Amino acid sequence: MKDDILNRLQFSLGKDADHASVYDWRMAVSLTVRDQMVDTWFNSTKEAYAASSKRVYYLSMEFLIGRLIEDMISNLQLEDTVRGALTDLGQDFDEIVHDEPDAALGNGGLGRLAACFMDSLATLGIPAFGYGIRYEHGLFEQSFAQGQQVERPETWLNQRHAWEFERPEVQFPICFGGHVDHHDGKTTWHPSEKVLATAYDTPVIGWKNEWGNTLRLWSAEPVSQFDLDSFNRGDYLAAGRSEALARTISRVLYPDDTTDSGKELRLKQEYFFTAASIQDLMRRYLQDHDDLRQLPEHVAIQLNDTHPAIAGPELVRVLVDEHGIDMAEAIPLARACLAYTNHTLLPEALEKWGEWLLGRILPRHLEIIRIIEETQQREHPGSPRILEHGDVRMGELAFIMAHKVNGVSALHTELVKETVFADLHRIHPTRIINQTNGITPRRWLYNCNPGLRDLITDAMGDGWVADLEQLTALKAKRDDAAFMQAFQASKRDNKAALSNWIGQTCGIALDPDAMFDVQIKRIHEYKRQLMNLLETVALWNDMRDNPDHDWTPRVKIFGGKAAPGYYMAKDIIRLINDVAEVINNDPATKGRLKIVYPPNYNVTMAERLIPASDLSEQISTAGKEASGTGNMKFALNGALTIGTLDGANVEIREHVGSENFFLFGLTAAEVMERRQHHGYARAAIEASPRLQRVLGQIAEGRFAPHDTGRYHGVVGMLYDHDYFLVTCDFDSYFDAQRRADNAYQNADNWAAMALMNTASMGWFSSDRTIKGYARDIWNAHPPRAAMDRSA
Ligand code: 73E
Repeated sequence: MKDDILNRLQFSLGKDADHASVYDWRMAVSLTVRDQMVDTWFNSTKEAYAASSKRVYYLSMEFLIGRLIEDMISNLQLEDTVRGALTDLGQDFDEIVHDEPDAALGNGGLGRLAACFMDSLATLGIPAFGYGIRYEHGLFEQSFAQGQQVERPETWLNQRHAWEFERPEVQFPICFGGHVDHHDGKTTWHPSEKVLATAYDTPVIGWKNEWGNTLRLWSAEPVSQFDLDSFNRGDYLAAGRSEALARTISRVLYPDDTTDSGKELRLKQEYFFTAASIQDLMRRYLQDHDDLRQLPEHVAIQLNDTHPAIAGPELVRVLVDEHGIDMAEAIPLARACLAYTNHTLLPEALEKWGEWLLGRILPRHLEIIRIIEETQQREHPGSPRILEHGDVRMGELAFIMAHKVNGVSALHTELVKETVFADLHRIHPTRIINQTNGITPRRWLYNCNPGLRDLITDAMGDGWVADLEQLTALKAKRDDAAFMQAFQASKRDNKAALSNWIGQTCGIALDPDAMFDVQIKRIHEYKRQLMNLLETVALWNDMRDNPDHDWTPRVKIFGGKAAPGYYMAKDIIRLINDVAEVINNDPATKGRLKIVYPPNYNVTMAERLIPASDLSEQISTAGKEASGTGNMKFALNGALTIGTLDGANVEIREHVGSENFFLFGLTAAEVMERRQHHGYARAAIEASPRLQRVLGQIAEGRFAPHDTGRYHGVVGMLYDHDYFLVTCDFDSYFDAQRRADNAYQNADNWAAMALMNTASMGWFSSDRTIKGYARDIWNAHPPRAAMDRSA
């Protein structure tokens, strides 16, 4: 390993050890590790071909993979080797690992789920490709200026990406615009614009299993590099114009989470990566099959939300226009390959495209969508329509073109059946199924929490890493005093390390014995960071009123970005920072209450915060968070949840036991009911003196003394509509927080509750989720299991 690293340093980086920077060392290490994956990767491809396996294609606009070096090293079992080699070379392993920038090619849960699924698909040995976009700029970088969010472009590709292989030979033309000709029963699309999709492959190797899949991300390039005629004429700008236009398509990730931005470029991005992926999988299929009617036996295409929903009409187009299959046969054939995951019920997220826009960019697809619509209406008269009020509704399109539609938690799936797709569900009663989300235990325990990982492994071996339900054996340890002490110590160590980091990065000193209460996720009204903040102010008031009470010391930690155009969310960020400024400088609550909000929350920061958390804030308005996956990461790492009956919280609570979970708030049914009452927010505020006081303080400028009107909009919103029922759940939330305070006072009992969380979270492994998809949706199997069976 040492020699390999030095060779890479010399021959790939052109540096000698005396002059190498951290970057050089990191690249040398990464390339060396990457070399070790290649055989495994090739062999897996060969095995999948030999077994003629069905392949899974996971189409996603987002893959929030974060940093890869630790995953790669640990899945290959190279930790000791790499560490040892670097020590011998006089280098610091941790410094090198931390040098890798996060690949932030996603907004939040949806993109992170796709990344966890890639890890589980490889670990289960299921032949699979992840298909997405190689954005030049991932999610923007966040900083705060006077408490306000400032966005700057993210630049992960300013440095070479160590893990990818460019595939200049894997390139497909992607067409847009123009018109369609129908001649002698033959249809021809004459596009007006063309770009090239070039593949970049990142191998994804499973845990200890020598199986490798591929994450294939597409980059947009111009068909011809530049226009020499224009250049020779001296028109230098025109010479590069078409190049710039083409590259725009993969330039930047849209920064909206659970919202539909509805922009033309977004539609082009969606079609761009979907069409490239379908050409690629068709080429692979046709290499060793000739009967397209067998396609569903070999190809399973999973649509990660509606973003790739154009895959339905695109696959039909390819089958009909390029391979001469009848439309009537092509539609069910495509459907048998396609499945769709719904991730949200929020109306602002349901994608719609104006018919005129879609028709201008994808004229043939609009024709095909009309035919799909007619077919559906003929077979199921009165079916909900894809085309309505001049819009193409992508949810309906995805549903109608999928053989299975899944929700992402038990509650969410029921709500999908009862609300957005109620009418389609009546027509197709077996199509909607549930697959509760999961998280990969490799990243979210093994790699991010070495203290706890070692403790568990010492107690029971490392079988749990690929079979997380083994953690139930830890339940027996709650009476083992030595174990429990070590369990507590590992949390304490993580909190001390986090305190150091926060001291260095935010300049705020924390007490590692205080309760670390953490809410990290996108800033959104439905996630109710505002309610958390109001509770913090109420607690501060109570502490000041009763200074002699035995208060449980708290550190409130926030992390998350707001979409750049979401003004209410940005006001909430500013309010958190303004309140922090006042409370953190108040001598009356010193040592008892602190608020920290480190900027630029990302996957790597989550890996730091989650292992150091005591309390996990999962406080969305019931019925709004489809699943959540952060909730699972916290519980797995031994944090207790304070939460509503929303998304996967419901199932987490069932698994960990209601006595190990701080429940509060209205249920989804009660939320819907409460909204019917006129003036529910005002009534709730009037009934809560504590809340009234807090709102009064904010309204009168207590936290913005030089700009007292700053938060009138926020307070006015709570009085006048409060769509997410912050006011209605406030008192119940405050009470639950005090129950948490009391519980934390008994450290042994708290640790026992925390252990019950870790020990009960095995079911939430994304390995379990992927097995569910493979069984209920894809009918896909690991070829090695088949070989093992025949052996
Ligand atoms: O509850 C989460 C869920 O855990 C949900 O909000 C999120 O998906 C996670 C994984 O299932 C989600 N993201 C989006 N919709 N739901 C979304 C919508 C549009 C653009 C980007 C993301």
